Amino acid sequence: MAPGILDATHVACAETRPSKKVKLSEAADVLTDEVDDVATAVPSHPLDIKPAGNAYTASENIKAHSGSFARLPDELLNHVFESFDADSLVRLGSTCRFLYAFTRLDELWRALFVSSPPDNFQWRSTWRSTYLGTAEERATFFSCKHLFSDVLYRPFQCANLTLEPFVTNVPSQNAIQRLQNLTREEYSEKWTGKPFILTAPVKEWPVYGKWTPEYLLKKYPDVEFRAEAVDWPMSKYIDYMTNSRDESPLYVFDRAFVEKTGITTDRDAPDAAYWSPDCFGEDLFGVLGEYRPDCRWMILGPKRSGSTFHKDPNATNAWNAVLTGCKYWLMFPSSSALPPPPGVILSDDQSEITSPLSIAEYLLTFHSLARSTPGCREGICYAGEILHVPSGWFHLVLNLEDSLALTQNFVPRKRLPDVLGFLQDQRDQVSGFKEDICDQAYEIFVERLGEKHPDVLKEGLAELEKKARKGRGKWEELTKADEEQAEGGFSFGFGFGDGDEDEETP
Ligand SMILES: O=C(O)CCC(=O)C(=O)O
Ligand SMILES: [Fe+2]
Repeated sequence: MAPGILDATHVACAETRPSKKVKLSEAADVLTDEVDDVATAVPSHPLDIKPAGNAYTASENIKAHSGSFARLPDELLNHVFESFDADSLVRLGSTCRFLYAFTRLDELWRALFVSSPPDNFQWRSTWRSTYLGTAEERATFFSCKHLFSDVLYRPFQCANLTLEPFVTNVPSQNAIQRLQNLTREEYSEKWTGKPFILTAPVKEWPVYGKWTPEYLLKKYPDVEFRAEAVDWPMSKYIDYMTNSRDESPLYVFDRAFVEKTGITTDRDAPDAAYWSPDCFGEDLFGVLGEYRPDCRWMILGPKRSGSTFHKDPNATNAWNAVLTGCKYWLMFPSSSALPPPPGVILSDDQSEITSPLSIAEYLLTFHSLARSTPGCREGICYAGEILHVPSGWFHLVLNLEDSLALTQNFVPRKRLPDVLGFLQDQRDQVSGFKEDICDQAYEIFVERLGEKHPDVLKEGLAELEKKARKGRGKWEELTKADEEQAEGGFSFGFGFGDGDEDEETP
């Protein structure tokens, strides 16, 4: 969103109101209702900061008498402060209201915390108070009433965004299909390349109904779990989760949760806590044994946390089972013939995804375009349900409530050519394997699969070769005239991490 321009539907403050065409006689009522709705939806900024656009009609602006720092563009000033240490920020913040507001931006303190976490900290509602160890009752709040800045206002706006309009009224052609049951055969025949929500199997797991954030807190208060760049005991994370106001909340994504909690996941064991639903069949990465890349995670986060657009590693498929809460999914197929989803930027060689926006910013800026883009799929996965992510699909996931989920990545037989192609052709993007074998993942997988399932490997390699030939044929056809004129030869590679499409262009 351009600085200073706010989408009135999602923003509230005294000066920005939703516009709606109404008869004059109804205007007063509607306005009162809207102001009420909006006021309940978005509280005012704790420091009374307003969006930059509001400066145009304001009678006073504290920037006008805040010294040299205030002459810098807000983005630049914030960027400069990112290199300041805590002491400098505290001192500077005590000089005037303008600098007080800029040095209070909690993202600055989150970065300081992550780069040098204090020992034995206690979560105290904000990163600043937590980092400085300030008791909540001693935290000061000065009004910065005549300060207008999107850099300061936008994180607050995003952290208070009303999510409902973005996740309801899903156009019927976008709706992710819900299935009650699915056999192995049906999955293999029809569904390995499509998203769907299974509405039954998780309810059979012993962890369902038992594992909740409260249970984890009670059972594992001192066990450390990975939340992005930090490892926190569950008790601290739950404190944070229930009492923080981050725009993009820290998200537990722990790949060692089975070992840490001591649960059993072997389907046939009498004390199995959960297992991969039968319909997904055999996972061919199972042949890798000790070389198997990371494949399962426990995911925990508050409302508004989630995952920005990405594709899952190594062209694997995945399932994501919600134990508590619910998740909104926004998904797109990918292929080298298709552009990436709106707002997603790919590196020049199409390999890396840069999705610079937070989820809330993405929703504000690109959601309506995404929703009307062909191929878009959307849906909400509720507790007890499981969502299937096909190999190579882009997905963005948003927790609509505090949510606990388990996810597992796997290789179904039908997608073996995608995985073989990815491991072979996109070696620099192979991930999750032990570091020293990342560049040999293809060879090790082929060797192990050949030992255990030679026929499956043969079929997978033949399919891969077929795809390559098909792609080459198409390309040659398309470029025949050019080639005839070309002086020398040229070469190109094929990628096969791209979902259902058979046609590949370089
Ligand atoms: O639950 C989520 O945030 C989505 C997780 C996900 O996309 C993943 O594990 O790859
Ligand atoms: Fe994912």
